[in-house]
Amino acid sequence: MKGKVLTIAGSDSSGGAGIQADIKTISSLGGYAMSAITAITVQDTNMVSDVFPVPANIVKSQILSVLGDIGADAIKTGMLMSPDIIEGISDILGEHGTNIPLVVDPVMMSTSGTMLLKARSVQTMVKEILPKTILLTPNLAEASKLTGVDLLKNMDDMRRAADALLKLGPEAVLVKGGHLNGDILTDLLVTQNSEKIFSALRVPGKDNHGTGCTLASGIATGLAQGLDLESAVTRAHNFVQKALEKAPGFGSGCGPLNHLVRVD
Ligand code: PXL
Repeated sequence: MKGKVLTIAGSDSSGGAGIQADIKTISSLGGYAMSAITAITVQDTNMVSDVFPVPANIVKSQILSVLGDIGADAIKTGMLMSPDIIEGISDILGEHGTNIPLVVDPVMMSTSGTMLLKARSVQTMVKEILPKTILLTPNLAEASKLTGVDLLKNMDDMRRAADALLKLGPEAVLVKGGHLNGDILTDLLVTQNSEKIFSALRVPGKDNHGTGCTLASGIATGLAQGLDLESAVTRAHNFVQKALEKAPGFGSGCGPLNHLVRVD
């Protein structure tokens, strides 16, 4: 076992996304997973039917507790729920986390369309979290919300959004193009002085619940294990692709990936 990863995210009772996807991914890639749960969602593969937020002080003390004892080599955030939770996390990162790589998946809405982040949280996330972020991993809708750039339709739009996002403080941005039409999916990784494109064939079928969580926690695991950013993204990208191809077909809706696949 190599690399201690703390995920700060919501619980998905269906096991496909959120904390559950993160813990499976980190473990499958050989890391040690710890969690701070921000909210309990009630959901199956079709819908999120309820959300119970965890009080901000409890989120904060989960993080302090594990960092104070075990420590972390990387931190990943997912569903952050509300401004008070975000502020609590930001305080801790200011004190403890300055040298722990932070991967931020700016989760805003579930695949089924339920809001997972209260609207007024977006500004708090931009102000408090993005300047402390190594890698931000928005999908197209999230990139658009964070930048105010209208709907993103092609690679040029993605590039423009990525540049705008870099100005908000993260060291690198991975804009995920999976929601564009077409058989080839393209993700764009940019830093201040580099750009790399990750392409993959679209895996047909409906079972892609939790791909964003899986990708971000896979990248965090790579960073925790000492991979450089590009290698960590490459391995996590391959992992998601294989996990999609081997999806077990569970549930009547948008089903989970197979987190037990192996990658090099
Ligand atoms: O995939 C986004 C996501 C993140 N976190 C939790 C979720 C979901 C989607 O359903 O439930 C807890």
